[in-house]
Amino acid sequence: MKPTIEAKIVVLGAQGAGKTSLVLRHMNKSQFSSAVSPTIGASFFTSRMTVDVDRVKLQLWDTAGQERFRSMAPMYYRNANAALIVYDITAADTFEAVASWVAELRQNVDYKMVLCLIGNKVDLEDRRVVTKRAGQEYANSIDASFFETSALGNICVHEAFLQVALDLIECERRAHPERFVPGAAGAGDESETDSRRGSNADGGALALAGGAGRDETDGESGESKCC
Ligand SMILES: Nc1nc2c(ncn2[C@@H]2O[C@H](COP(=O)(O)OP(=O)(O)O)[C@@H](O)[C@H]2O)c(=O)[nH]1
Ligand SMILES: [Mg+2]
Repeated sequence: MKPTIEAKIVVLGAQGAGKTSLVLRHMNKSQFSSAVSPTIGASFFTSRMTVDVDRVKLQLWDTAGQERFRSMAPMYYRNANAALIVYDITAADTFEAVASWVAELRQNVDYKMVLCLIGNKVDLEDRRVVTKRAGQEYANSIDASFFETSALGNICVHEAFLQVALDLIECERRAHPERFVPGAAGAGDESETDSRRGSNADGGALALAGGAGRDETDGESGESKCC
């Protein structure tokens, strides 16, 4: 039996950085939705990827960046295995906000999380105010992978999610080497995403993963509202 990794990933960052657009781009690579309304609370999505021989099921939690929802953040990153922290390369304040998200994770999470720092909107190169070097150096300092992406231009979005999957597999491999048998039967070397918004069934699983102990979705839409 191939090892299957199931992981909860939270997407954090300032409002307007492009978190929802990145998640939607990853879930539906061929489209960019410009009509994304500011997220209320959080939504979740289930993304299935095959990375070499390993099957990975990612539960993506797209949080809202608004300050008024910030106090809700712990319920989203509780029991999360990875965090994607997103900023906008054209808005310095969104990059400055990254440090506070990292501090918040450090204060509230007592195990090592896979971290990925994302500088989004590289299609707006002429409006860039955060250098690639600054992003890379900060990512290095927090032991995170680093990508500059464009949800609009579909640049490096899938690569970032793939790296998170690879890092999660590596963590699992270190923790449970016996589960990873060399040469195990597997899929092709292409990664693939079979994605859909959360159903009731997935919502139940996510509620367990998040420790909330109940189905936090409203089924059809997969929205998880603040309560
Ligand atoms: N130019 C450009 N605009 C983007 C990109 N990603 C998101 N946006 C826009 O930035 C705004 C905020 O995006 P959204 O995904 O709602 O950000 P969130 O608040 O972090 O979830 C929206 O108007 C998006 O259309 C990108 O890569 N490039
Ligand atoms: Mg959003």
